[in-house]
Amino acid sequence: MTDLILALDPTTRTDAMRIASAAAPHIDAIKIGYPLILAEGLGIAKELKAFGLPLIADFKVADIPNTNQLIAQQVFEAGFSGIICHGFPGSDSVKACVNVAHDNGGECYVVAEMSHPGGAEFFQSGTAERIARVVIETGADGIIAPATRPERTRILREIIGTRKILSPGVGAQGGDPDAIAGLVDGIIVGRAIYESNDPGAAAARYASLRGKRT
Ligand code: O7E
Repeated sequence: MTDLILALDPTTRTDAMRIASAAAPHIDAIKIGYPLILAEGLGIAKELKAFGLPLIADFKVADIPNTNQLIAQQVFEAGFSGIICHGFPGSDSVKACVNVAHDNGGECYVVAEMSHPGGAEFFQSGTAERIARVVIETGADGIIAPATRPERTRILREIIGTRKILSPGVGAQGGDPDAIAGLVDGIIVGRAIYESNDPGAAAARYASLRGKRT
């Protein structure tokens, strides 16, 4: 079954905890990043761990290897189980995050191509494909690839084989879960759940829409 990952991007602790609590029975992981952490601090990670779900740090880490390593260490010390980094800084920078993740029993995902319209400007023309190969070389656990462009995600699947694909862009950005059913291992859904009047019902609906990995 494809995982449903909640992108928990509200900027208050109250909203984040209310939405996470309502969605928790229907989701497989929670992803948080700058919007919530800059607003409420890294300590929110420990509070969210109480829901018993994997917690993914979406800092899209993109620095030199030493700085990436220092960032990743902070992430896992804070209680996260996964980290997301960018691939364009190069394989040594990715490897630094992979090493820290695996030393801590966690996972590292690498952004291969982004889901918004501008994501087509730089990631195409071979860059996303090269980043997918870096995932294989470095032993990273998978890639982030767009639900908004299933044809591109299909090409990246051919490169990464059985490594995981987590796919944002479903819902608010127009991505259709049916179009990526069977192609990805997880869909990432944010506003379509956390801006809903009934986040629990919205999460349940996306949970029921998930395709099966073939
Ligand atoms: O559009 P929404 O509200 O469903 O939110 C999507 C989430 O996925 C949001 O946190 C955004 O930052 C993230 N995201 C994308 O939307 N597109 C990408 O290409 C990559 C990400 C992302 O999460 O990258 C790391 C997984």
